[in-house]
Amino acid sequence: MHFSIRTAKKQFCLILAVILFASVPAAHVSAAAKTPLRKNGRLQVKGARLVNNKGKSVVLKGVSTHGINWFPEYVNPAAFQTLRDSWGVNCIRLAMYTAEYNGYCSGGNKKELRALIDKGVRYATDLGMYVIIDWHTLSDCNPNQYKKEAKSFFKYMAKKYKKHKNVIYEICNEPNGGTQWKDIKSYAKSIIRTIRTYDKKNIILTGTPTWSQDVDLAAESPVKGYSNLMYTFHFYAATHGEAYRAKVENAVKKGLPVFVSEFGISESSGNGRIDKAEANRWIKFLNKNKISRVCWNLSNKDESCALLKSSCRKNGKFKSKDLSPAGKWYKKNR
Ligand code: IDC
Repeated sequence: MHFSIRTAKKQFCLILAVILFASVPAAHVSAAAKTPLRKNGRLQVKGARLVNNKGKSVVLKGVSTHGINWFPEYVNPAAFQTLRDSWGVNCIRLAMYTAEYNGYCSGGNKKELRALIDKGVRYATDLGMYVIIDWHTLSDCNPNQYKKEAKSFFKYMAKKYKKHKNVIYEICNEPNGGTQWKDIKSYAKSIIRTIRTYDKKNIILTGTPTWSQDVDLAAESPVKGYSNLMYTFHFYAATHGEAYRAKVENAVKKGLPVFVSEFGISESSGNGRIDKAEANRWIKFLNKNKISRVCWNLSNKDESCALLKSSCRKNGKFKSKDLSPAGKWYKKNR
């Protein structure tokens, strides 16, 4: 009697295990085993290159949200999974405007915005994707304008995410309005110090003068004393061409780790024509130099840099017919 109950129990467990195993979709299992994060682990900077936990070059190919204060609906797991599985995207940038309408420092709900970032980080982490927390300065030309807010924001984020191997901090999107590199550098040092008090390792990206284009100026005088720092360069293919590639190439030759945390294939206004031929030249150049890139933006806003058609009402599971010309191009050419 005793024996047969044990046998029955064993059999029951076996059947349960088979049922449980069979109910996990196979595609999900294999995708999880090969996530970008599983493959590469925590990223580091070696010389001018972004490398994985084994010291091998890594190129992040990402998509940026639009301002999460305006388009929060795209911060969802289905959207990120579609980008990962059908576009081959391995990085999501969570763009949080600081000074624009309803930005973090201009009337937006700070708690809600932080919660949205937390959600975005969680979805990206569950999918094994890298995720950039972007302090999206723009009309607040000089990042020092909201330095106090930036410090407390990054203190919260760094404390929370120091153990995450997939989090990247972007401390200012695009300084402009004549802001000098020395002012950005002093801001950067201060925010980096705050982040490094808690998070010793994750990658930190800093903007450069003139809408993050003057990487040459950063290359002349990079921030010293910290590891895993990178400098951002932004371009819009219908506005910026060869002369800008030369600028980036020189900075990289000088040893500056450059990260293209935002680009579009439209004009720099975010609208107007798109230039696929120039965009292809950029991708070739970025591939040659193993430079990571993140495309602006995941929304259906009626502007030519948006990756979805303005008629698209979906927040995830995008199909080809949902994509704008820019979206179709990036899905194919990233
Ligand atoms: C643009 C958006 C547009 C929005 C505007 C706000 O595409 O919908 O109204 O910002 O001022 C950048 C900025 C990025 C811009 C983008 C296109 O980082 O915020 O987005 N751009 O103009 N730098 C160069 C171009």
